[in-house]
Amino acid sequence: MDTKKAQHDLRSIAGLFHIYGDFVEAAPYGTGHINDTYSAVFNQSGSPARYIFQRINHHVFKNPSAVMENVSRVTAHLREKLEQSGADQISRRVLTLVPTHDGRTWDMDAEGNHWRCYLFIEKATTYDQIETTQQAFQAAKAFGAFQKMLADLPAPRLRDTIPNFHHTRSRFDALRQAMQEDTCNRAASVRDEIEFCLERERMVDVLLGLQARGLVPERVTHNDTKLDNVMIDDATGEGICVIDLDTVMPGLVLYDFGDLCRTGCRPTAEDERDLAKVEMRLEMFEALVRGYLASAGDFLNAAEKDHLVFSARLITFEIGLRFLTDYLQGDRYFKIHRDGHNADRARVQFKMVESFERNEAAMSRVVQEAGAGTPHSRE
Ligand code: ADP
Ligand code: GN1
Ligand code: MG
Repeated sequence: MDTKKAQHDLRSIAGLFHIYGDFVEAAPYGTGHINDTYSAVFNQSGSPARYIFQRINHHVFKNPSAVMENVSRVTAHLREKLEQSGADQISRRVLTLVPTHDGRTWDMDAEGNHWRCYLFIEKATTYDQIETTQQAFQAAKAFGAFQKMLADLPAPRLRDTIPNFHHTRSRFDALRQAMQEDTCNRAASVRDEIEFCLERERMVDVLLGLQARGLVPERVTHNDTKLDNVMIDDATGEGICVIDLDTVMPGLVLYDFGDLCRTGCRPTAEDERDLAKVEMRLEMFEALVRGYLASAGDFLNAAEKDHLVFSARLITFEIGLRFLTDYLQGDRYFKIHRDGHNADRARVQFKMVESFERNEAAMSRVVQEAGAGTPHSRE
C-alpha cells in the first residue's frame, strides 16, 4: 500500500455506496497520474473485504457522467461475453461497479468530486515495470481479448470522454503553441527536446491519414494500455483483468498496441533520470507482438498489422509530446512528484523513440516471424 497521505474523507465517501459491513480504514493506492485511487477495508461479519474508491479528475474528464456511462456499458458487455463463454471467476476478469444507495454508478461528495467504487480484485498485481516476457505476452493478450470482446458492443457509439485524445497532430500543435507562448519561461531548458520533436513532425499524420483513407477502422479501444492497467493473476500469471476504463472509447487499435510497446519495451521507470539505461528490449517487443496477435490476430486488417512497428514509435512520441507540453505549461495536467518531473518523463519517451527508430528492422522481422504480414517500412 502507498504511503501517500489521504486527502479525502474516505469514511464518509464510502458511506455513499451500498457496501455491507463496517468501514475499517482506507489509504491512497496505485501510481496513476490522473485520478485519486484509494483502497478501503470493510469488516464484513468478521472478515476483511477490500474495495477500490476513485475520484474522477474532472479537470481532465470534463464530463464524468459520460465516463461512467461508458464504463457501465463496457463492463456490462464484457460480463455478458464472459458469461457466454463459460469463464470462471468473472468478478476477477471484469471490473465490478459497486452501486450507490440509490442504485447509481457514481456519486458526488460535498466538494463536488465524482466518486465510484469497484470490487477489489484480489490475488492479482499490476506492474509499473514489466519483469518477464511472460508478463508482456499476457498483458498484450489481455488487451487484444478486451478489444475483441468489445468489437460487437451494441450502438450507440461510446462517448468521447476526452476529445482528440490520441489525435497526434493536435498533440504536436499543442506543443508548438506551448513552446511559442512559453508562459513559465521553461522553453530554454528543453531546447534539445523541442528540436527533437520538431524534426519528427511528419510522423504525426500517418495514422490519421490511414484513417481518413478508410484503411484503418475506428474500433472500441482502451486508449491507455500502459502495463499497470492490466492485472496479472498472482497464481497463474494470466492477464486476468483490464482496468482503468476511463478512456475506453472509439479509437484505433494501433494506439493500444503502441502504448503497450511504450511501457512494455522500456527497461526502466517512465521517469528514469539515467538515460543511458533507456533502450528498447526486443525480447519484450516480441512477447507483446505474439501476445497481442494471439487474441487480436484474427480481426486485425492488413494495414493494422503493417503498422504495429510504427505504432510503438508514434505513441511513445505522442506521450512524450504531452509530457513536454505539460512541463512547458507549468505541470497542470499530470501529477508530478519533483521539479522537472514531466521533462524527465518526456526525455525517457524520446530516448525510447530513438531506440525504436534504430531497431526498426529487427522489430519488423519479429512481426513477420510472428506471422503478421509485411510490416510497413519507415514512414
Ligand atoms: P489511474 O487512472 O490513476 O491510473 P487505475 O484505475 O489504473 O487509476 O487504478 C490505479 C491502480 O489501482 C491500478 O494500477 C491498480 O494497481 C489498482 N486498482 C485499480 N482498480 C483495482 C481493482 N478493482 N482491484 C484491485 N486493484 C485495482
Ligand atoms: C495517464 O491515468 P494514468 O496514469 O493511467 C494518461 C495517459 C498517459 C499516461 C502516461 C487520462 O494515465 O494518457 O499515457 O498517464 N491518462 C490520461 O503514463 O491522460
Ligand atoms: Mg492506471
